[in-house]
Formats: sequence, C-alpha cells, structure tokens
Amino acid sequence: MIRPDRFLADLHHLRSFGASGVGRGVVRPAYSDPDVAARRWLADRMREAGLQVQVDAMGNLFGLAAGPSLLMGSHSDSQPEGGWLDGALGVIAALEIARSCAESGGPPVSVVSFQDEEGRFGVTTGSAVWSGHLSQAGADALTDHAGTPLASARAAMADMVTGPVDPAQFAGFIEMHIEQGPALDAAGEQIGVVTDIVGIRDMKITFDGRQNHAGTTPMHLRQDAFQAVSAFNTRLNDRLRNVVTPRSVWTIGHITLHPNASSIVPGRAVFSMQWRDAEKERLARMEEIIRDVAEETAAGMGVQVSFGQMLGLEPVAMNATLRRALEGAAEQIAPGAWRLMPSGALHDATNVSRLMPVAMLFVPSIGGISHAFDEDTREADLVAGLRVLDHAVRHAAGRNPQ
Ligand code: HGY
Ligand code: MN
Ligand code: MN
Repeated sequence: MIRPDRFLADLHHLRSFGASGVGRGVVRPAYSDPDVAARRWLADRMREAGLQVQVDAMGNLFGLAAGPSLLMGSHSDSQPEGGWLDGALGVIAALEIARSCAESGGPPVSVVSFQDEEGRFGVTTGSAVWSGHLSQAGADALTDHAGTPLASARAAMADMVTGPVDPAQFAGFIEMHIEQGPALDAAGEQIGVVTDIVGIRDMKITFDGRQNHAGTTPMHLRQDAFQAVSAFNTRLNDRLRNVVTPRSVWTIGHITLHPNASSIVPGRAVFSMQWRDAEKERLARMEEIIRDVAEETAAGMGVQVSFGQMLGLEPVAMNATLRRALEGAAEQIAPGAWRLMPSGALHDATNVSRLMPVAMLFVPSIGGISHAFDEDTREADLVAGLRVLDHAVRHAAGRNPQ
C-alpha cells in the first residue's frame, strides 16, 4: 500500500536541500552542493527501499529493482530559482511506488533522478547522455553561463559514480510531474495524462559592436550591442507572427552585456534564444526567421552577429499502451476531473522515449506558476497523482508495459 504521509514527508525533506527561504522555493542547480547532498540523501532512501543504487558518469542516480522492471522518476536538480516540486515530485512519487511495491509484492519498480534536467549546461543533459542523444564528450564540452565546463562540474559527484546503467532492463518509463502551466488549475481538474511533449531549440546569439564612452559618443556614431538586441527582439516578435500557433513560444531569458557599466556604450551582448513548438517543421521555420532577423539587424546597426551551437530535442508522442494505463487509473481516482493534454515543458521522458515506451502524468500547478519560488500544488492533488500512478502500475503498466 502506498503511504501518502511518508511520500509527503520525503517530498518536504527533499526541499530542505537548497531551500530558498522564499515561499517553498529551492536553489539546487545541477552539481551544486545542495544538489549533490540531495542525491546522497536520495541514494540512502533508495537503499532503504531495497533498491540497488547505481550512479552513471553524468550523475544520473538510479535505484534498481532486481531483474526486469518498470522505471519511474524525474529529476532533482532545479532552475537557478526553482520551485520545490519541479522534478522532485516525480522522483519522490517513484520512490514511494517502488517502496510500496517492494513491501506488498507489487510489480518491480526502479527509480531514477536524472542530472541537469534544468539545463545548467544543455537541455535535459543527463537523460540526453543516457539515451544516446548526446555523447559524454559532447556534454563535457558544454559550459554554463559562468563558463564552467560540465566536465569539471561533474567531478563533484565523482565519488558516487558506479558505472553505466543498462536501459535494456526497463520495460518502460513513467514520469509524474507538475503541469507548470494554467490548464488544470483553471479548469478545477486534478490530473492530466500527457499526449505529447513539445520540441525545443536553444542557442546563444552574440552581437559585437564598439565599446565607447556613454557621454561623448553621438547616437548616430554608436555601434551599441544592447540596442541591437532590443531592435532584434522587436523585429522578431513581428516577423514570427505569420508562422506561429498559440502553442509556439520563444524566450530571451539570459543576457550578458559587456562590460555592463552605466557610462559605457556596451560593446558586446550575448543572449540565449530559445523556442519551442509541437511541430519540427515549424521549429525549423522559426530558426530561419531568427537567423535572418539577427543578420538584418546586425547589418542595419553596424554590429557583427555570431550564432552559438544549437541544442534541441524533437517533439515526441507518448506510448499508447502506457498512456491508456494512466487514463484508466485517472478515471478511477479522479472521475470526470482529468484530461488528456500536451506538455509545453520539456521532460526527461523525451530522451527516454529513444530507449523504451514512455508516458507522463500531470497534477495542477496553482495559478500556473513554475520556474519560480512560489510554485505550488495542493496536497490533495499531489496525493491524487500518487494514487493514479499506483493504480496504473499495479493494474496495467507494471504488468504489461509493452
Ligand atoms: O525548461 C523546461 O521545460 C524544463 O523544465 N527543463
Ligand atoms: Mn521538471
Ligand atoms: Mn523545470
């Protein structure tokens, strides 16, 4: 039997690693001290549950049931400012399901917490490497915004590494997560069964202008890198309008200006350009527009533009059999209060779908807030999600995942 009290206690305990003090937020980026401490604590909980702990070179943490099993989990790293449930919910729910199945003779369930899902270095980096989408050498060469290479960051977990984990032992993967958007909360529903996950593209763009004096340089003689970003953004919003749908999104979320001083015309701007859509062709069309607009803007403003490496994941559909198991369980636990829905957030399930059948379950995010300290979900909804997982695993998914 699942124990909601134990599940909630563990979820709150995980939040203590990197607790921000603001709301229920956490600061637990991949390979930071709180992240590694949380993984050590999780490894102990896995051992207590009778699972065999394995950690691969990336720092993906597995708790393995003996023999073939269903894999469940998510990630325990956070955004630089993150909520307490993003990723953590899926890991702790998986732990509770694995533990209760082991206690009561249920189907064998293994648990995973993938590393760097939040992309301090890449995009869902740990599961990207585990699935073969990205090589270890390719990942090692990635750097965070401070210039630290992943190769040196992952040394923080070197003493925990046991070796590679063979995906062939898993019949399928189920990831529970908070929705991170407004749909379920606005509709007063408890459960979302995911149909598909959007695709993403992410790259750095740099404008190089001319650093100069902010008092003496006439406006018409400036090659101001920030003005170039500003003009680029305005033009881009206009130009994308003809190709996007309501599900298409694009974001400039990180920018550095050099030298970042009030009295200096900035000579360089480096910023992140990320876009997401449910269709691969539209992602490509958006890329063309982004590159064209950046080049036109640079030419018009007398600055140079350069594009960094483009990272990405394709849109993926969930496995029909596993999805049906979740749908059946949702109708049992939350009759009339669940829906089928797409995911606009990225998840490790995208990468894992290269290896095995995958499915995902959502619970509501209050006010649709996530990637923010005040992200939260009602306790009754957290527990309803756990019950749906439990029902699905015991009645269908754990017995016949293919
Ligand atoms: O950005 C995402 O969608 C995910 O939370 N990493
Ligand atoms: Mn997440
Ligand atoms: Mn996230």
